[in-house]
Order: sequence, then C-alpha cells, then structure tokens
Amino acid sequence: MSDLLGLATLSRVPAACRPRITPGTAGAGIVHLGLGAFHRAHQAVFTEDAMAAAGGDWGIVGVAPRSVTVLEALRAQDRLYSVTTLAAEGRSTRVVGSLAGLRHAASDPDAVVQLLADPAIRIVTLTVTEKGYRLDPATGRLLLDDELRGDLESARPPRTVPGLLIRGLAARRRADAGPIALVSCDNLPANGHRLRGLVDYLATATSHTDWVRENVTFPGTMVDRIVPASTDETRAIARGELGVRDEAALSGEPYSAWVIEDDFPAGRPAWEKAGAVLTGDPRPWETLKLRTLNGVHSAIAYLGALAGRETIADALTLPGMAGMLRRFIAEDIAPSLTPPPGVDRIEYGEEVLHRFANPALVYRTVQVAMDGSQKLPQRVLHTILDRRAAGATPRWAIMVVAGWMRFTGGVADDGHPLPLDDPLAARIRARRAAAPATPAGVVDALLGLDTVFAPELADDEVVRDQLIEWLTEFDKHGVEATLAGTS
Ligand code: CS2
Repeated sequence: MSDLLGLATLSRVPAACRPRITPGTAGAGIVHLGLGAFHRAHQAVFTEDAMAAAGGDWGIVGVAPRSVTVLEALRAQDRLYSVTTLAAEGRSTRVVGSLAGLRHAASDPDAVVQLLADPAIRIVTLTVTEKGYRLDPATGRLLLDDELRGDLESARPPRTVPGLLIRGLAARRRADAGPIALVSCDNLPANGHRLRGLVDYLATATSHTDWVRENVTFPGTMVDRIVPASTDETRAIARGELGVRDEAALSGEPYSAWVIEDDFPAGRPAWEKAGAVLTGDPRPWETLKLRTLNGVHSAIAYLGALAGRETIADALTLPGMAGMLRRFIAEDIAPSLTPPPGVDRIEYGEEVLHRFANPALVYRTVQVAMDGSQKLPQRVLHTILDRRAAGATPRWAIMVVAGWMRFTGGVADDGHPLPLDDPLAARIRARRAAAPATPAGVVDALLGLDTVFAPELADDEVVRDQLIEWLTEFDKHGVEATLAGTS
C-alpha cells in the first residue's frame, strides 16, 4: 500500500489533520498563477476555510508558470498537501484540499488561456513575485522586453504572465464569459493599481480596452504570512504528524493576514468567514506591512547575511540588531506612513520583531535577500523618499540600503561567498566592476540603477553621503561591530 498522501490514504491521516472540505467536491472558480509555497500556505488555506464556512464553487486551479517540480508532487498526491504551523510552543498540521486542478503554463499555455475564458472561473489570483509583472520597480511602468513584445505582436503561445493574462482576457471576451476579478497577491505597492495599469496597457495594445474596463476589476490586497522554503525537515515533520509522506509539505508561522479590496463583479468566496478583512481601501494596510514587516525583513537579511548569520531568527540576536530595527521602525518607518484606523505603528513593529524571533521558523537570510532590486523600492526606498520630502534624514533606512549595496559585492564579512540572485545581477556586477572599489565608487555605481533608484533619490547628496558613511563603517569595522556600536 502506498504511504504517499492522497485520496486513497487520507483515511490514515488523523481526523484533526484532514481537509476542512471534501476534496474534489468544489467546482473550480479561481485560477491562481504562481503555485509557490506562499500561495498554498496563505490564499489556498483562507479559501478552503471560506468554502468550509459558506460553501461555493471556489476550488482553485493552480498554474505553475515554469517549474514542474511542485506540480508533479501535487499531481501524485491528488492535489493534496499539508501545512504545518510552527510556533515556539508547538505545532499543528493540516491537509489542504482547495486545489481543484493543476496546469503547467510553460508546456501548455493554451490550456491556461482556455481556463481564463471559462465562465465558471470568476477570479484570477497571482503570486508571481515582484519580477513576474515586468514592471519598472522604481516607477511601476511596464518594461516591454522582447519576450513580452512577442506575446503581444505574434500569435505564438504566450510565454510571460502578462501575455497569459491578456490572451486569456481576449479569449474570455470572445467566449462572452462575463466579468472577472484579477487579484495580485504579491508584495507590490498598490498591487491592484499596478496590475490594472499593466493590463490596461496590454488591452490597448491588443484593442480590448473597452471590454477590459467594463468587465475586469483589480482588487488590491495586503497578504502576510511568513512561509519558509520547504526542506527535508519540513517533510519529516509532516510525515510524523500525518503518518504518510507529503512531498509537497509546507510550514508557516501562526500569524496569517489577508486584507482584500472588495471589488468582485462575479462574486467571491466568503473570505471574511475565514478571517480575511474585506475593505474599500487596502492601501494603509499594504503600506504598513510592506514598509514595516518587509522592510525590517530585508534589513535583517542583508545585515545578518553579511555578519555571517544563516537565519532571520539568528540574525536578530546580533548585538545591536534589535535596537537598530526599533529605531528604524520608530524614527524612519512610522513617521513615513498613516496606519490603518486603530493600529499603533510601534506595537505593530514590536509584533513583527516577535514574529521574526520565532525559533521554530527556519527562514534563511539569503532567501529574503534575493531579488533585492525588485524589493527595495517598496520596502525601504519609499520610506527614504517620504522622510527626505519631510526634511528628515532616515539614517537607519539608509543603513539597510548600504547593507544591500555591500551584499551585492557577493562576500560576507568573514569572506564567505554570498549569492546575488537578482534579475539585475549582471547590471549590478557590471556597474560595480566599472567603478572604483571604494564606498563612494560603489554608492555612485548602484545609485545609477535607474530602475531601482528614482532620480530624486539618486541625486540626493544627503542620502549619498550617509550611504558612503555606512559603507565606510562596514569596511572598517564590519557589520556586526557597526550594529553593536549603534546601541
Ligand atoms: C519575505 C516575504 O522573502 C521575502 O522577501 O520578506 O516573503 C515575507 O516573508 C512575506 O511577505 C511575509 O508576509
């Protein structure tokens, strides 16, 4: 008998761990692009709980844009997988049954296009990471590269996420399949607005402008749950809890939040019954989360990795790190934003630090550090811009950028190599190589990345001087001693 999680072995799983809905009974109502860990531990869980509470055909057809690894593991398990919630005081595991189908966009893009034309599909959600939208991180404008141009100007199967979206909407129009909501669940500023701008451009380029404006909405969201990359330990824990193997096992923190703009022309799951917040304006939540949680996450990642720390929780124990982060939150982030009603920015920041200190979560600093050119603008640079506009010098936020700049050098303070996993890695390396190997040389080289640093930031002498000062400190004393010296 198989020992793999699936419909045939579900009866062997402890009852408390089994799905909250009967797998396979809910019709597909949602297509999700980007079958990564975060979606499966966040939106897919909220959606299962919403269906358990209020029913509805809101099964999710998960679409993997490129990699087949997770897809094949899920196919072998009848689309079932588990999520183990890891807290300092203990853990709990649940099998999730809200996936109603699986597709692989790279090998069968037309199947995805046809899905988007199906009237039963009324929502598309996306977690394709910041770079998946092909937007300029500094301005939010579309970066029209050859691959995307090919999707727009030829009849070949689409190869990009934006190409899939516009082909699918065109097919939906032809099929007269009715209205639909496209919902970005990525850590982008004004993610609904940015997705609308992207699709508006594509619709204009393909003569579907009016139909898109009349039939498609773009609800903004704030999404939040710390979900580390799965390891053999993740799968071993799942096996111990379930009594069967789960090759697609995930883990996550106890905290999970989803704030969603309530703009769904063809209905939606009762996500509010699963604990989500439906609102007319998610922006305050989104700005608070991107600048506080994600900004602090990136701070710990770059400074911690440079100081030789493997995990976020370990890096947080560096002498001076927590104190610096509290000043980053209080002196730079909090004054840069208006929080949602009733939310205290400092208390929110303290909760973020508590979440990052969770010793049960093994979240690697280099995982957070990847794609820095795509993440820094909304996580740290917008904080700097707002504080500079107010006449302040956000020295802690600038320290984080200095940490990223040093990190792009590819070497930790103890000489160990650091990975530069970034869509702009070649440009970053080329600019650094062409510049003097001095703090000023590195700063000027990287401030010249115009898709990362807006002109008002790149030309700000106060920011430049503070960056040079921090990099000089790092050169002289190392990150660990510099942090210790800030307390
Ligand atoms: C993290 C995020 O890897 C990263 O960049 O900062 O994935 C973070 O864990 C989530 O946004 C938390 O909601």
